[in-house]
Amino acid sequence: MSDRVCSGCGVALQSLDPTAPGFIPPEKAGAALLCRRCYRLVHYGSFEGTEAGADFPGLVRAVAGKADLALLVTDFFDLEGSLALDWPSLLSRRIILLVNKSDLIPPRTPRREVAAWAGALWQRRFPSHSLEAVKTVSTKEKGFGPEGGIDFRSFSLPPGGRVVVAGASNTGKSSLLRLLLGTGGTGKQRGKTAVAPTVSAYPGTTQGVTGWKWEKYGIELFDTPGLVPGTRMADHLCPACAGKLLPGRRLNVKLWELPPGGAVLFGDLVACRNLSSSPRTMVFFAGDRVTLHRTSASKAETLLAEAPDWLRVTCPECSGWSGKRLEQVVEIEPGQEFYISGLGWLGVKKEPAALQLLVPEKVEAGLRPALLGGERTPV
Ligand SMILES: Nc1nc2c(ncn2[C@@H]2O[C@H](COP(=O)(O)OP(=O)(O)OP(=O)(O)O)[C@@H](O)[C@H]2O)c(=O)[nH]1
Ligand SMILES: [Mg+2]
Ligand SMILES: [Zn+2]
Ligand SMILES: [Zn+2]
Repeated sequence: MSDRVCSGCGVALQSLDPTAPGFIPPEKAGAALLCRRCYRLVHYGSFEGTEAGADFPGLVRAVAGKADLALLVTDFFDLEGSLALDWPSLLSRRIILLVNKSDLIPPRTPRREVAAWAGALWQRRFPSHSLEAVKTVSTKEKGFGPEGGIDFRSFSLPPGGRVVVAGASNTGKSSLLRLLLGTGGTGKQRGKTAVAPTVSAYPGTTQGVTGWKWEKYGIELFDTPGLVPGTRMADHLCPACAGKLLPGRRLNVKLWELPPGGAVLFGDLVACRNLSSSPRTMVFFAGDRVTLHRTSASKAETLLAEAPDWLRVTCPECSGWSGKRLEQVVEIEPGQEFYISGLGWLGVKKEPAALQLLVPEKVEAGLRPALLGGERTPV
């Protein structure tokens, strides 16, 4: 890694082309270690898109290849999307699975249960690669769950050992680096006093690799760019819309009785309609900035007749993609959920239901065992 790397996002710094990635004004280039994009993100919260083209999977593979241990950061809100890439082959290392954003887990669900659920999903997807550990963490609350933190001493890392932090975009890798470095790290990069890794609600914040010495354990931690599985709702939206799908402080949870033919809309993205012949008690989960909207049977009928236009995304940058929706008809039982990767999920209480779902194409969606304890966990 060259010295001329933005310590916030890892992009190679340059002072020649203000429109190209990694620009730093020439007068700042001597002292500052932050590219202009990170500077604006950190100070004004404004996001400038970056050009695609860098081979992020190749970059992660290369860093992991030289590492002794990998921390795979996943997002509690979208575990399927977090595990939609072939992580065992990308990392080819001992892996600790971290379920981040556990502050969003409703208080009545033990975090341990979510860790076990994530471990079971991993096993279903990657049966031949076992994990070193699964832990819940909340970088927001600045702490690990009841499974405890990571004691790097127990992994017999060699002196100067290397630990790579990897994961899908927006799962909280850079936030985790901040948490770890804040509790024993020096915050030094290549001998210079550096700022912390840049964090933002927009996917694609980290653009390259940054290395951080962690003197407490005598090891080096590496932040890496988030990979884009292409199966999550956010992967098909512009960065501003993608950021809005993330729950900030809490989940948006609605417990509703849906009459026969009645529908619930997740923003202007997904529709769910009750095809059963009697009302069904259902629970809906989304981010706190996604509107959950309930419509009667007659209104839903009219809306559906106009499909797919009625679910058109209002953002002009995203609307080209959003018209195409696939219909799924499912029979769902208590103890199961229907998830829409990166957008949320829904479940039934008391009795099974037949549902019609309209989900944008390319977004992974389907039935799963309930993450939040199904019947046992009232919300
Ligand atoms: N609720 C909650 N949000 C979190 C937590 N950790 C991170 N976030 C939010 O998740 C978003 C992404 O955080 P980052 O640390 O930038 O994620 P990243 O994985 O480094 O993202 P990329 O670099 O784009 O791949 C930000 O809006 C964070 O505030 C957490 O523990 N709880
Ligand atoms: Mg990052
Ligand atoms: Zn930067
Ligand atoms: Zn948009």
